[in-house]
Amino acid sequence: MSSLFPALESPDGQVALRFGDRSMTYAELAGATGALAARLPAGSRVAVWATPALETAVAVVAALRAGVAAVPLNPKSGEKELGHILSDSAPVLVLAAPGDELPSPVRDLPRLDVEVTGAGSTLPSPAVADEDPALVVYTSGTTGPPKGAVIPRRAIAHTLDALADAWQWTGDDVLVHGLPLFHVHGLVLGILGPLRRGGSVRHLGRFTTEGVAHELDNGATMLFGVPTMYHRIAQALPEQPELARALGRARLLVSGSAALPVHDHERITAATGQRVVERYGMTETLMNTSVRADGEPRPGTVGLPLPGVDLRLVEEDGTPITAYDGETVGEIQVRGPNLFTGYLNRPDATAGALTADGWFRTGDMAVRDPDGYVRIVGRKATDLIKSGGYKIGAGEIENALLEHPGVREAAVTGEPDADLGERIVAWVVPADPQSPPPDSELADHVARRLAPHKRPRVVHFLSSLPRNDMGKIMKRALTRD
Ligand code: MCA
Ligand code: AMP
Repeated sequence: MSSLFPALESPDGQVALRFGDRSMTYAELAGATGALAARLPAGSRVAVWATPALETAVAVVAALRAGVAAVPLNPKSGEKELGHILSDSAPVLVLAAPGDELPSPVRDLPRLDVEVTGAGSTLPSPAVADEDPALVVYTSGTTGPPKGAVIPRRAIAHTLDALADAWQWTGDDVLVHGLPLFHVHGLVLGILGPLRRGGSVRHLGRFTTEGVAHELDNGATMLFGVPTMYHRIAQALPEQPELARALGRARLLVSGSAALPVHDHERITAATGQRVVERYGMTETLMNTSVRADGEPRPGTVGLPLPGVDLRLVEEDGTPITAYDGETVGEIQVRGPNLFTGYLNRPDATAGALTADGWFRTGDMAVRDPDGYVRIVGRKATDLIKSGGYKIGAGEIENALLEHPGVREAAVTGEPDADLGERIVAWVVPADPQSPPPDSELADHVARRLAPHKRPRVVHFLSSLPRNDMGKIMKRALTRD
């Protein structure tokens, strides 16, 4: 296939990446990734310690140039989560920034330090095909540990080019964001996107409204964020006139990973004159729909299917819904070159996610307006929680809670949260009703074993969990004692 990054074929002095006060031009990026790619065993899989730093971008681009699949690791993941990801994906080595301290079990892997100044090596031309895996991104399901979605090179090229069409995204754009680099949003859209266009990206290290204002005031043209970030922007606008001015200058503000409430859309538009564009995607499908930069913005919708993406709504029994009436609710199914190839080592889960004729069952419920705009109204599984834009399975948190000696039974639900969209709530029957473990101890336990964003924000103690005749927990009946 043609190169994923044409701008690296004849690199110039334009800035490609900036993280804080460290930046790299296309020429420097071509040199560093060429040198690193030459050291990666062709056809293998490598882990990337995905801190929000220059080295992560260099590592992933080097892997892609070498035809090697990258498995980005959340550096805040706990031992249990990292253990699962490493045993499942079996990377041959880990790429990390020099000086980064790696926890067990990552430090047991052979390590290659990512040098951002490497140069001079000629890149071998690996025989790569469109269907070859580019990334393995771990994503939560309702039960069990996260599954590795295998994303081929073809899907990355397709989704980024479809977004370029929808957003009129060019090499002149300068993107700013503070998204984590171990998920599709921050890594594929937020780093590989600008590089495929030959433009540049400035990463904030961590999201702050001040950082966003500063970059948009100094030449950045686009902002990507999850709804929690736009909510924090909407909250800050009345106190920060410079933020309103900076956002007003942007060419495009894009939100995704979860629904942006209409109230936040409206507050941002009122203060800045800008309309936030929403797009809808998934780890397994990359991007499916978007409001177009030149289209009619409509808060509460995720726009139209992207070029090349087939989208349909189906009834419970799989019958396609033909109505475009803004009312008939069905599950979204998608098909097209944006799809993953399957879950690593999980042919059962892959088969369950796809229909016989190749449609991917998203689990998202939606209606379609008469002009085709898609409006997401809910999710099929109540055991999937979206908090801060992260997808979190109730089952994995329940399992972690049950490993705490003070917990006899546990159930996990999501409840509405103005900042996070949903917050994680744990319902716990303590082993000793006289002395239940402190809430913070249970939160820390989950944060340490899985990841901090998976920790319960609220813990309720109960004397028993409501169960049906089959013994299954009735989550809808959970109320405080
Ligand atoms: C707090 N912290 C802890 C604990 N409590 N650490 C250990 N143990 C604890 N008990 C730390 C956290 O690690 C974090 O550190 C800091 O305290 C604040 O934590 P938290 O409250 O969880 O973070 P937040 O400020 O509420 O985060 C909000 C956020 C974040 C910044 C919006 O949720 C976020 O980055 N979301 C993006 C999710 C995303 O990219 N999703 C894309 C997947 P520190 O501050 O140092 O970090 S979806 C996708 O890819 C599809 C394709 C799509 O459509 O986009
Ligand atoms: P993930 O599996 O972490 O990649 O998250 C994908 C899920 O995020 C989708 O299945 C949707 O439920 C949700 N999502 C992504 N973008 C949007 C959006 N713009 N509006 C509503 N939900 C979204």
